[in-house]
Amino acid sequence: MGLFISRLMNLFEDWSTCPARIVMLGLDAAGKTTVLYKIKLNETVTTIPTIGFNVETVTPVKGLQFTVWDIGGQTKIRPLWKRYTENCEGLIYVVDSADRERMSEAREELFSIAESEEMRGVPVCVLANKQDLPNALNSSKVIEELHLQKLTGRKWYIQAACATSGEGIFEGMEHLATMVKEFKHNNKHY
Ligand SMILES: Nc1nc2c(ncn2[C@@H]2O[C@H](COP(=O)(O)OP(=O)(O)O)[C@@H](O)[C@H]2O)c(=O)[nH]1
Ligand SMILES: [Mg+2]
Repeated sequence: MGLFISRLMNLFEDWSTCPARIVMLGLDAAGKTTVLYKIKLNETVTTIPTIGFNVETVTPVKGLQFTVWDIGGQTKIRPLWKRYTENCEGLIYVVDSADRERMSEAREELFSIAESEEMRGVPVCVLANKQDLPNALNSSKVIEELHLQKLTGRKWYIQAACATSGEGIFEGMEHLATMVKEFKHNNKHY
């Protein structure tokens, strides 16, 4: 794990010249909090209790902020998400690859958020998580189930991952970093 942390530190250092706000979403139990703890380095995870939903944040290095909450159901609280999605520059979408029954729900939620006005063009990194589980769908199956080919007007990338062991997390972050930098370069709105 020491090597993992130092690789992550190097990657995040690289980000310090390029401040970014990243939102990490997915259905409950997809593995978001586990991913957050893997990337938090020395920072503590802060939970901001909000009416209707809990938001977790972590700032692994100055300028880089991850904001996390569970997506799914409750259309009433959606307007509250806006303050976090409005100026975000990258989306990490975590999927439980073994939860075949909720793939369509995961897909609907992904499209509803990704296609919202304030998320236009924002790059998406899908983490096909829980690859260690015997019945997990592989990345190409997850692409199919989530209809990722229909996620147009932006860059997206899928990364097979196992958040509990950390496998794939660094690679996912690396691809996200590349896409976010490109997005920011093309949208000099900051
Ligand atoms: N087998 C396995 N379990 C995982 C993995 N990632 C997360 N989990 C477990 O899935 C459950 C939900 O994870 P959590 O991070 O709380 O999900 P969240 O609701 O999206 O924040 C926990 O029991 C985790 O330990 C993984 O890659 N493999
Ligand atoms: Mg959680």
